[in-house]
Amino acid sequence: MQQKINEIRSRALEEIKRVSDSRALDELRVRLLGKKGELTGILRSMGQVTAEMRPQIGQWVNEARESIESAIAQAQAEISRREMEKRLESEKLDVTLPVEERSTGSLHPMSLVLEQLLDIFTGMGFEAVEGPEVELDHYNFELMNIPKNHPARDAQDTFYVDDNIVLRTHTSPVQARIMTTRKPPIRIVSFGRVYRADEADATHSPVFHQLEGLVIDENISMGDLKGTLDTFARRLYGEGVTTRFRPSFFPFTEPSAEVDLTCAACRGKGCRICKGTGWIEVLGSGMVNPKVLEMCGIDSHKYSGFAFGMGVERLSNLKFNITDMRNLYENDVRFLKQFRG
Ligand code: 2NL
Repeated sequence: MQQKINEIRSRALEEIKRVSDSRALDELRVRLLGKKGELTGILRSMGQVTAEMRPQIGQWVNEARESIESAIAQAQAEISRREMEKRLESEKLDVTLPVEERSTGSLHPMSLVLEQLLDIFTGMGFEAVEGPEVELDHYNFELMNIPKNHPARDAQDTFYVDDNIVLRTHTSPVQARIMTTRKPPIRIVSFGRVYRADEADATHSPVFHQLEGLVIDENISMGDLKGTLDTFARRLYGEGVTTRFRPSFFPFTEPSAEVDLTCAACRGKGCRICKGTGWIEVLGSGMVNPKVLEMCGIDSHKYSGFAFGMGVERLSNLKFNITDMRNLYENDVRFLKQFRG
């Protein structure tokens, strides 16, 4: 019997040596030590053995079991080690390889400029406001002193939704809405998309962006307008940049002025960008027409105000040296990638 048990053990140890993966080893363990295994069979047939021999045979079987178990444990450890080695080898990363460039997004040049403008004006105490792009004729035109037969209303310039509703042609109606609902003092900038029925070319687009400012209080004068815009000019382009006011006309301001800023490219010496003049035309402005104040319910004898407006595309094109406005709307990443705050 002892010999038989030894044979079983030797055969088992031989078989364990030949196994090279965890699953086969598991199957082998079940076959050698499980309920149907030869060693279990011997224990089960103990009924036929004399009582004195039973403890002895039990001991031999247990010893054989133990040495098989330990051989399996050893083999398992060896297999795990080899499998881990194989995995480490196949998953090896070369951390020195150059990585694929990851493109990060950036703000659109229009957003960059608009943010800068809003920073400057909110820094001077203006509140930034927004309003609807589809607007009543009343706010867009009537309250801005642009009556029914005014040429600015020409169907060639304005997108009409119906007789009373337009796509706003400027951001003034946002300010008109505030003038009709608030009492002075008022100090706001309105900004956003505006619409004109223009053919798109290098300098025109049917959709563009405007920023307008409005201040209404007692004793507001042209001097306040000039001081505000001088400060704006310096904050936008730096010390040494100033403004030049030229008489002009707008239905909503009286008097009105167009405002030039010192050319930021040549600091006023005259260059290609300012066509040799040293000045860049950037703004329209004026004292709010008393008729506009009255129509909006503000007493023009007690209060006065100034207002100004500018095209954001123009400022962005000047700042970034963009010569064709269409670049701003085409969203070609090769174009957009070039602009950082
Ligand atoms: C320009 C001219 C301007 C205004 C806008 C304004 C607004 C109110 C009352 C009076 Cl609520 N005026 N806005 C005034 C003067 C000029 O814009 O050339 N914009 C690009």
